[in-house]
Amino acid sequence: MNMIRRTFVSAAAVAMLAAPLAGFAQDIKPRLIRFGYGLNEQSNQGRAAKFFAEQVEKASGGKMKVRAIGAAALGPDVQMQQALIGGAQEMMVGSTATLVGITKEMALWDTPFLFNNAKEADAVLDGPIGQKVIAKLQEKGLVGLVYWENGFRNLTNSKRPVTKLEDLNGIKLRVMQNNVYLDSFKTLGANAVPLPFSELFSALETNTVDGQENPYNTILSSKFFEVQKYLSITNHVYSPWIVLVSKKWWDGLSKDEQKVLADAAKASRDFERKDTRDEAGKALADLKAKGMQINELSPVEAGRMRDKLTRVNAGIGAGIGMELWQETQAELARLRK
Ligand code: KDG
Repeated sequence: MNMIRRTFVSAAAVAMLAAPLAGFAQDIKPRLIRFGYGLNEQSNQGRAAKFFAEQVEKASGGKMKVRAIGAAALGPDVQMQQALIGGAQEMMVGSTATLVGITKEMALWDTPFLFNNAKEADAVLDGPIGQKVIAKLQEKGLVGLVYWENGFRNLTNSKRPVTKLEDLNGIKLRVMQNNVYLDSFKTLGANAVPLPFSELFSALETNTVDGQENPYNTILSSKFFEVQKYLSITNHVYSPWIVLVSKKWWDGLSKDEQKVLADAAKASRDFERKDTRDEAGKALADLKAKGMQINELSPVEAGRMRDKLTRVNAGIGAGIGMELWQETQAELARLRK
């Protein structure tokens, strides 16, 4: 009798423990989630990936475990995107710019000078327009959860300070694998060279390219100051990152599991934006202390760059659809009232 009673009691105990986690896979082993990203662990992207992993493990009672894998160990953005679509990898965070080949509407976020500040960026990205663009991913096998902040992008190079447009002439400038970035910097007179982020440091170090453009945070965390002398402040575009899930894998999750990931993603977004903005505030001083020669374009030269770059806007509008383009311009006008 004792044996039967003991077995009954222990089964009941297990059932009680399992009850709150009823919506989770009842296997003894936790559900493992590979979350790939391109920057290093010490970067703002790496810190936010770690935060996301902690949130998921806590909310699922250890039933879901995220392995955050950085430094493009699972491949560059475009390779990870394909792995998610095929179901060979569960999650990633990467640039919206490298997604344009899969979802053309993502090119909206490449528009030079689209946002004047982070407040506008948050409002549009987290509002109806940002969510409409994210929804387009589903038909391509991806689920977008939230946008993180990469930040406003600035120019670095090893040749000379960029104080006027003409200084860009002939500079071999690495850009993301994205036609708007390619067209933008060709329009400005640079020799634009598309490369994955994972190849960028060595391309700068070997002078395969002379320069690149990224937010201060990335210039600092990827140690570009070691191979770049000049930093010219342009803030020429606000660059988002996006947290992605393989739709093949997502559709196999319970509603509870999907909620854990969606809630953790939202919490990680708020953490990442604050962390990134706090770091960006200090990064410029750090880069100066590391020996970079920093200059800001004069309002006249910044105006010339803005005027020249807006030439690419017509192509962006045509590419993403004029309805989405006009809706975005109207929303920005409303926010600026
Ligand atoms: O995985 C790297 C990407 O997140 C990319 O967005 C970083 O801004 C970047 C760049 O210049 O490639």
